[in-house]
Amino acid sequence: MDSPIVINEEQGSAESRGWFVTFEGGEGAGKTTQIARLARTLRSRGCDVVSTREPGGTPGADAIRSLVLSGAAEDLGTETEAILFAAARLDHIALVIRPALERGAIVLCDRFHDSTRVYQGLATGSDQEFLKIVEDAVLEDIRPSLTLMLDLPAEIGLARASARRQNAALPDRFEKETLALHEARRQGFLTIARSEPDRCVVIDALQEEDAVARSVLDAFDLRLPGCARKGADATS
Ligand code: Z5A
Repeated sequence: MDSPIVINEEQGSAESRGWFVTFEGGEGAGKTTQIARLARTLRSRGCDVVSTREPGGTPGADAIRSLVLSGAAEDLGTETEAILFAAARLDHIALVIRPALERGAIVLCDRFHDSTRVYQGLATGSDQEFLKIVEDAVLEDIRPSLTLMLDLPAEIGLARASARRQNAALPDRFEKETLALHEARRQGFLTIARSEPDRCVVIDALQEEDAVARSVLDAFDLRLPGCARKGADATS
């Protein structure tokens, strides 16, 4: 196996070339909004930024996204769904994430492996050992340096997501599920954040949008100071 690309801040600044940042949280937590804002700020600093999302990011992964979000794979069970998300992730890593990190970009990804851990794992009765084997096989050395967990009560996130839809589209396979399950997922993300404090920062997503953006940028600059420096160096 190749040497690690991004495992933690030390390796990121010392020998690897890129930085991998993931955004996680429930529906309507503001991940898409905040990634767009952080990307704008980092680009204004001269950084090379790639914004992407899961499931998706490549034609193959987008095809899997349509399949899974339609609910067509729901009856196959959560472990099969986990494999579908893993297949999408494998393609996404190979075609988008790894090449971007290798050329030195900052990759901002809307959901990644924590979503599988929560949606197909902690909030279900799935075989955790099996999920871990699949995760390790797919990720190899591609691990986020920083994960921003946007946290808010599930009820509020769902209301935001539903207001955004404005009846233009039906709720997807996940949005239709019970409030209790969405709240269990919220707790799942918080459990991961508590167990990996070096990687994860919990952001209060109940704040208004500008305040969330400030919290996101503060966390980014605090946790990845070399990242901003490197972007600035690249322009000089
Ligand atoms: N899934 C899985 O099961 N396993 C996996 O491994 C992966 C995913 C990777 C993908 O859905 C689904 O796939 C997801 C989990 C599952 N479940 N669902 N549903 P998606 O990509 O379509 O949706 P999402 O990831 O849940 O994102 P979202 O619903 O689009 O929400 P968001 O990106 O976090 O929020 P937003 O679009 O930025 O904001 C939502 C609305 O709120 C919008 O109108 C904003 O203008 C507004 N907003 C944003 N911030 C604020 C603040 N601070 N105050 C007020 N209003 C705000």
